[in-house]
Amino acid sequence: MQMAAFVGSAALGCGEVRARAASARTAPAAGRRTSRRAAAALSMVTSAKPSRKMSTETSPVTLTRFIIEEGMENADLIHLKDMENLMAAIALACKKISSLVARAGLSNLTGLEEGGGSINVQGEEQKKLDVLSNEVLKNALRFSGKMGIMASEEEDKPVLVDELTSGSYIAVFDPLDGSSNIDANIATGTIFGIFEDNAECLTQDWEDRIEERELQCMYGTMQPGTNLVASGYCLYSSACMLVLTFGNGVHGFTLDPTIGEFLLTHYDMKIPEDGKIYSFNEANEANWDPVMRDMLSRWKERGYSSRYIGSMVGDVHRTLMYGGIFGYPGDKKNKTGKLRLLYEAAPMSHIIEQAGGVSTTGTERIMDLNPQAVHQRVPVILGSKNLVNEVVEAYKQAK
Ligand code: FDP
Repeated sequence: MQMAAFVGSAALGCGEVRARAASARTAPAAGRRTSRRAAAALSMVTSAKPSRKMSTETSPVTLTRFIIEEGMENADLIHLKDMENLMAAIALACKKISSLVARAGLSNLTGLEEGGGSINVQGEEQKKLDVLSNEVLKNALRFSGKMGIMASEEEDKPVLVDELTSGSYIAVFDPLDGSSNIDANIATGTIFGIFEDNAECLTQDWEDRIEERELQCMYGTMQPGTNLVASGYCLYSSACMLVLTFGNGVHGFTLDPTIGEFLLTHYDMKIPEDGKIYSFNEANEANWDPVMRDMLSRWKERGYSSRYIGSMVGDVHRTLMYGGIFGYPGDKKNKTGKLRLLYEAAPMSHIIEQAGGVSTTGTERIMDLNPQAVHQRVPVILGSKNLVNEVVEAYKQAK
């Protein structure tokens, strides 16, 4: 019976099927037989053209399929073609890092690199997994064939990709953010941003002026967030999730460990305009400026909840999903806070803005900041539009 209805309706044009189905919905006098046929026809219309926005068991939207289809739908986003290779490289690195993190306790990968002797350029002790994740991500990007320069939290200077494998994009990344949590199996993540080429660095004939070239390339990485063509993070938690933007909305992909693929699970993510969760390291409150201290007491008076993992990717992801406000403001000891502009603040601001939220230092939009140094730190306050705008307003009033 069902088959007959399907075949019968397949012969109709879409408009006719819709019209018949609509008349079946609106005409109570119509016989039972007609309504059933019309309903079957309507379901055929929807099922014959499955939405690519949804992952299903039978037609999962993989990351690669999503990028190809986005490219076809948005001819103006010309960089999307290159993103296929680049995102495949990043996805591979995320899968590898996710597996290293999950098995760290089993494979002697917890603890500090060199037993504590390895310090990065920012004076932080590197964990074994910081170093390993950096290598994994660098190698994956290098062999994407699309990379010209890479700047990592774990490297002193931006790294040039050797000519054999090089392309023209610039990647900035923190390979394992929140790694102080790693030995306790708490959520961590990878954050990345992609800029387009720095023509001056790549096209000039530098001959043996290598140092000069390095300097020029270093400047190439120092672009404001508004120049980012893609940003994202990978969350290593109860599930491994890749959340990204190509400047055209935010989309989330969950790693299906049974097939080893990132599948689209969160299409066009939007951050709630309001929220009741604040996420700050309150232990620093005494050193905050009066504006931030006042904001904190307002949130407490309103009965908001406090949630702070101390792992930026986890805290920002929760803020994106549930709404609220996350931040690491400057304080008396560290005037510019703790988070790095290029590979933490800017890519996360790109994501939050693309999801409809706001990201600021309190007085300036983070996406507009022109980096003065590769490892520059900035105060960060981001999240739900109404909550963050209230902070911005408070800073304006305090002037
Ligand atoms: P971590 O030092 O563990 O790598 O910038 C790094 C970061 O974690 C962020 O992920 C996190 O939001 C912040 O530092 C936590 O800093 P506090 O411990 O000072 O709160």
